Amino acid sequence: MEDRLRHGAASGTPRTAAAPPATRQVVKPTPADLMEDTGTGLNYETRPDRIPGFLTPVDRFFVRNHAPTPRIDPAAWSLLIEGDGVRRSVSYTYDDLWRRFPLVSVVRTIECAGNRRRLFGAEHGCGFEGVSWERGAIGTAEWTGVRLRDLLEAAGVTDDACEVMPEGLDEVRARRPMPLAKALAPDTLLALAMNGEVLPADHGHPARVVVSGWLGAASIKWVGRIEVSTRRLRVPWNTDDYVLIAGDPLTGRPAPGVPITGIPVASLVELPWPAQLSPGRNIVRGRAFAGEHLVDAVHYRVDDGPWHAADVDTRREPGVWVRWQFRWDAQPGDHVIRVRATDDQGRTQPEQTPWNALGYCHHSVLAHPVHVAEPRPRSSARAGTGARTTHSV
Ligand SMILES: Nc1nc2c(c(=O)[nH]1)N[C@H]1C(S)=C(S)[C@@H](COP(=O)(O)O)O[C@H]1N2
Ligand SMILES: [Mo]
Repeated sequence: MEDRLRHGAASGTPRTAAAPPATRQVVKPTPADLMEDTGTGLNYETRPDRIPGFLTPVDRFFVRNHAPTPRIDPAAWSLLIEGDGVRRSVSYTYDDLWRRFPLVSVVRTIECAGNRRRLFGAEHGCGFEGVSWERGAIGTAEWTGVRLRDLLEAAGVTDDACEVMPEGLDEVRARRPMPLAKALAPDTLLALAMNGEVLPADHGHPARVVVSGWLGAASIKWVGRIEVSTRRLRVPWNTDDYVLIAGDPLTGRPAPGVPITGIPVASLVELPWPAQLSPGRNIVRGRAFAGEHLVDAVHYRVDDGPWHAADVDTRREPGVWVRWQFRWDAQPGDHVIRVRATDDQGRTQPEQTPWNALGYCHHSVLAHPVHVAEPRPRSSARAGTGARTTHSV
């Protein structure tokens, strides 16, 4: 609830509306050429045309905070594991985590369940409460830390334990349970580092959970406590928020929602919206992500033309986005590029995403507007600016 109440005023209005700028409550710089400000002072999204490599650099990785980034002194911090699902409570210092457990590094994508909410609203001609994300509430990093499994096993998980709930030390005490099996998965981590750097403050320093293929809200930052429970836990993040509430958008009647876990297949074109391209040969690039599943194929279509297969990276792993690209001989004028990814379960991005009350999990095929300029007069085209790439990073 907090989420919607806090940000409700920003929904449905253009970001450029003459509202006073919100005070920045994050730590890292968020320069406008790398990140877009959603107008909340808490939430910043990655510019899709500013992802130079496979990973999203920390300086432009999206930030989704429900409260100001807390500053936590790792020397004074400890992690408590407790609950009726463990035989004994255990507490680890920061130093314990680094020294007493095997360190693992995994590349994983984190996508906010609200990513593209703004486009979801446009699709249904409605406004949604919640952060008005465009396409950049997704990022991929190499996370280094310890397996949650190793930490839990040291506390002695009981036979009847069923849920594990990490809890954050931020003002809202963000917390969301996951089934024991997901917590014990070999790629569920308590991360201490991101892309080879000690975890930055905005991304959860000193420690955050990374839950592969699930909505970002499962990957709790600034973890201070982990509860292991023999009962199903109900907290605002799996009852009020981060649930799919379907039904009649007109009556908006509250109904129990279904907690979101995995993220549906979707794709991202690495171009601004709308895009401006030079005429002639361009490489159009992007990413596709299928949550816990593999991306099987990516197809694209220009204007009313046929669908074609894009080239998709052979490096594919569940929980990690893939890169794809295609060549396009662009003719001057206004065009629309559509991209449609398919996962290994045979699910394809739909033309429309069924409405849900909180605007989560939008994954429709997007009609990406592209303007291709007239060719330059010969004299100026000669001057060595012939690189007709779509991509400037
Ligand atoms: N403690 C805490 N953890 C949190 C959040 C939060 O507000 N507080 N936001 C969640 C949400 S909704 C998302 S999408 C991800 C975003 O992670 P990032 O800010 O590192 O990109 O963090 C999750 N973990
Ligand atoms: Mo999120």
